[in-house]
Amino acid sequence: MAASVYTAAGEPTRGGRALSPTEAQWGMPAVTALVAIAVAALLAVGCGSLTGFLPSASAEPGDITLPPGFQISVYAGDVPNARQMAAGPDGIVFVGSRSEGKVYAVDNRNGQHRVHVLASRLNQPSGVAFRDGALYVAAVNRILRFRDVARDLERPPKPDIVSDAYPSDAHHGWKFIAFGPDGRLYVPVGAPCNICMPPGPLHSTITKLDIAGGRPEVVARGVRNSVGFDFQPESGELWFTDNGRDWLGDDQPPDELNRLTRPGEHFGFPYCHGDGLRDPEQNAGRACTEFTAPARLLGPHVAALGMRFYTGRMFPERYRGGIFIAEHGSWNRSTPIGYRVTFVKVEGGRATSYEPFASGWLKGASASGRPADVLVLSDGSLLVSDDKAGRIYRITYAAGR
Ligand SMILES: [Ca+2]
Repeated sequence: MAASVYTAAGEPTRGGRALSPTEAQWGMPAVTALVAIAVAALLAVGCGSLTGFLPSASAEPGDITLPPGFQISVYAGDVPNARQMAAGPDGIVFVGSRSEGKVYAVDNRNGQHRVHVLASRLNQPSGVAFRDGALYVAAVNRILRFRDVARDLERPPKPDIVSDAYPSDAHHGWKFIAFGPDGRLYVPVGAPCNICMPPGPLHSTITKLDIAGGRPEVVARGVRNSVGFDFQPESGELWFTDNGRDWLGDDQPPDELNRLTRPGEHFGFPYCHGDGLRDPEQNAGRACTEFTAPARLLGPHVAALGMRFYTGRMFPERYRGGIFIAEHGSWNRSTPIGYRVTFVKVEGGRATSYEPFASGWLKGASASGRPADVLVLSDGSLLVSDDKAGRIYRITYAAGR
């Protein structure tokens, strides 16, 4: 663990931020210390509840329901507004945020736990991707690159701008990004509205970008607001979630899981939603059969965000090759839904199930957390970011438990 330094004001700091009294005393971030106490208590009493140890506004791991054999624990409790995650060198996870304006590195190497702020005061820097030692961050109109980012997490490099060719709209301007099997960086651009005709050529699309200096190229059209996608491991096909429009009632339209099978395919927005639902305001006389229907209809207003194919070996056979989806949860519905992680089984290129996997963040009308992304670690465990509680959870599996 790195030595603490002192600011001119005399406050102990680490990585540029003040240490709390707990942190100074325990030599670790305050929430981590609390988790360590709670875990010690758990081991002592052998039960599954952390009640009384963690801040009451957050979900306790014991509140989260999972299929038999799965366990959940707090991986990092001190990541305010945590959104997309990207695996870095083993033991490091990079995390973006929205309103917080920060990008983090969670460093769990060598038995330590540190959260570094790599950048702050960025414009909704929710999207992060890691390749060849560099961290890429999507901050609305700009794609930034932090070269050799893990060399010294205490003194991160200044970023360079890979592209500033994206629209600057704040509405649906935050992003999820990832490298495709073709080496291009995939960058979605949401509709800058609830429902409208795309005002520019890049709105309501998913693009790909040559980071060596290309212009954004549109690969999918008619996408309202995708903030989660992944590439099917065998086929390389792009699958993505899309958030349905608001103000059409509690039960429509559905959110969508989509599959891109050819470049330039149109997924319906703003003319049609889900499977054949004409938009009452923006249909413009178009037949919904003109557009690509979803691979799977998801719940209405669940706010399906980050999604990943399960490529690990830790979880049982039925999960392998399927998709985990972080459902951030509804706001435009009289009875809230979502606030959970769901699983979609994929067989022969078809999405054949849609089921809850981890739930319990929603209790009645009150939510203790909002899943924003999921990430498969190299050991096969699954991370879940929660931007409401500012946490990352880790889900593991052990047969017979
Ligand atoms: Ca659609």
